[in-house]
Amino acid sequence: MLTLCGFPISNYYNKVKLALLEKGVPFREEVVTLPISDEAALAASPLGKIPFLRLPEGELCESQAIMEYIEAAYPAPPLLPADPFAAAKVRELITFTELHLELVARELYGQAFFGGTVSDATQARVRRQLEKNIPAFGRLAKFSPYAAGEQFTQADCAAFASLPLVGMATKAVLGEDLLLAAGIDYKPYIRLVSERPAAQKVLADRKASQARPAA
Ligand SMILES: N[C@@H](CCC(=O)N[C@@H](CS)C(=O)NCC(=O)O)C(=O)O
Repeated sequence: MLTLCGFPISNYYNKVKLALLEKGVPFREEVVTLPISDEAALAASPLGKIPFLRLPEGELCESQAIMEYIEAAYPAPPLLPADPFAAAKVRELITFTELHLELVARELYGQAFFGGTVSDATQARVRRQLEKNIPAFGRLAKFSPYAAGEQFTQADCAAFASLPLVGMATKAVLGEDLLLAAGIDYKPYIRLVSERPAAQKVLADRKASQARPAA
């Protein structure tokens, strides 16, 4: 059986968990908290990031590599279109979501979610980058009704996990939700995905994990 390692507040963990649940893949969860310092976990995830997967064959980190493995090992139901170009468009959208939006907004999380502060210079740089990247994302994303079109795909696992963080972090630190400010009305889309049983399980587990007192 697969073991998904990490914790259910992480967006990248929840992206993979949503895919596993959507596909009905049997898996167990192993709580691995940050920072990762033990050698066995670093062997599995050399940059000390979560999620990572334990498999009979070995361990695997990087959420998109994990998604590709899951798709290949458990093809039904598919979370990528069969058509190669359409599948590449899904992967393209995931890159825009994670590399060009989430990873940029991540620089704000220390202040937005963890009581830290982010310098004015960093705030200005993040704002500049997002004001360029968000409209670019908007040119690709379809929300019709799913992120890449009519079918629920891996792009929705990524968008569902990451877009709310981009919105919340920019609102908290920069004073406005830059997704909404750019005319990307992602909230009805998040509500739509939230109705799916797999997404409800992800949200319930995240809530339970947030409510649990730190050990
Ligand atoms: N590119 C990685 C990003 C994973 C990631 O950044 N995970 C965060 C938690 S949401 C983490 O482990 N942060 C700890 C660190 O960067 O040291 C992936 O897709 O798996």
